Amino acid sequence: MQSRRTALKAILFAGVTGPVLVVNFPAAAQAATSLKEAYKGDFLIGAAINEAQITGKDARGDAIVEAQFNSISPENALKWEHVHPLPGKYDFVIPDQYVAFGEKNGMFIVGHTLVWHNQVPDWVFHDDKGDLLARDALLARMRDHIHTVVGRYKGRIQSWDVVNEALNEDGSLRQSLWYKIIGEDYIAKAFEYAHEADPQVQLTYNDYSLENAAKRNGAIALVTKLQAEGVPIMSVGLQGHDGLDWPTVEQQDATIAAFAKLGVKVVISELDIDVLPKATKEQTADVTLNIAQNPALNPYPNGLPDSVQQQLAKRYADLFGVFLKHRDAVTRVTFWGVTDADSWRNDWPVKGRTAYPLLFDRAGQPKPAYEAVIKVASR
Ligand code: 9MR
Repeated sequence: MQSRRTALKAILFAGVTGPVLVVNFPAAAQAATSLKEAYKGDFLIGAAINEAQITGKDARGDAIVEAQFNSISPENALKWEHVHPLPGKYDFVIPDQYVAFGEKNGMFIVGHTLVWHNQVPDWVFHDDKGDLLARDALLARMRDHIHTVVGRYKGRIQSWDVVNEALNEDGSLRQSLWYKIIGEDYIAKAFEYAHEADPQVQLTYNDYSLENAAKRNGAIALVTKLQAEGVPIMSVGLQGHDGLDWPTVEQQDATIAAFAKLGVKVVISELDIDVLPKATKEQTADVTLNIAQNPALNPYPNGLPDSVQQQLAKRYADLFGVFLKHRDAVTRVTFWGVTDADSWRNDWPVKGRTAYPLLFDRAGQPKPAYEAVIKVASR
């Protein structure tokens, strides 16, 4: 924002001192500002980065991340199966590079995620004989994992998604193995262990579709209960795997307001907007879905028609309008990927589609949606 105003002032001033050059602002100059600059003072702007970006193989992606974002999330690198693949065996090669990348660029570094029912190896829940562990044994494993991973990056990772996707669509607790073996206090325990490991770090409960009333109410009940028990939960992550017509602006607004009222911060943690035909009836981000490919489900294999680009741009603008309205509660908006080519949406819930959910196209160029998001900030 600042840089746009400064640029504008410079042009006006030039008009006073010399012959006025009526500059027809080229696209590149309009995009001279960045997402992070545009929203400075409002909230952080983040991107989830993949292994190629973490390791520097994707130099083009890295350049976009460095220019545009002031926060990073690890798309997969810190999930249990990657960082702790076998009992007693931790692998920090990629996570160390992830954190170093963020530090080199002075970014707000997010950890994702400690306790989830996906991307967690089977051995975690079983003993040597293959039987399910008892509560205390699983709690001990969870504590070891959290202390080892959070402890390693103490003071370097600023925020952890402690528990991910613990709720069903009706707002009840998901019957995961965490829940079945430990009981419902597995969530409180995970937060306590994370807080012990790094008392300064921001701790988040992260989930999708909390904009739907039933699930949102479940999350509100969960957060309220944790707060009553003195559990150190500081923020709620609304993943934001959105569509062109879901959630409505009203749902988004009401959801952020509801969590803000509880006194927790709100993070938009995994934002992307799907423009492809819906392959499921329900609004979900359940990663286990795999629906058969068919051409009707993949209508834009060679590029997005301008009319849809414009729809996407308007949709992004509408949602950012809501985020800005709640700038006191919203501390960060993170996109789930850098360019459309990176997005998990290309392979979910149907494999091999051509998806367009982000602000940068497959060539790394800003889309009309990028300009629209920047424009909202210059209100
Ligand atoms: O984007 C991630 C994708 O590369 C992985 O294959 C997938 C597997 O579980 O997880 C994706 O990220 C998910 C995130 O960790 C939690 N919320 C839903 C995200 C999209 O599935």
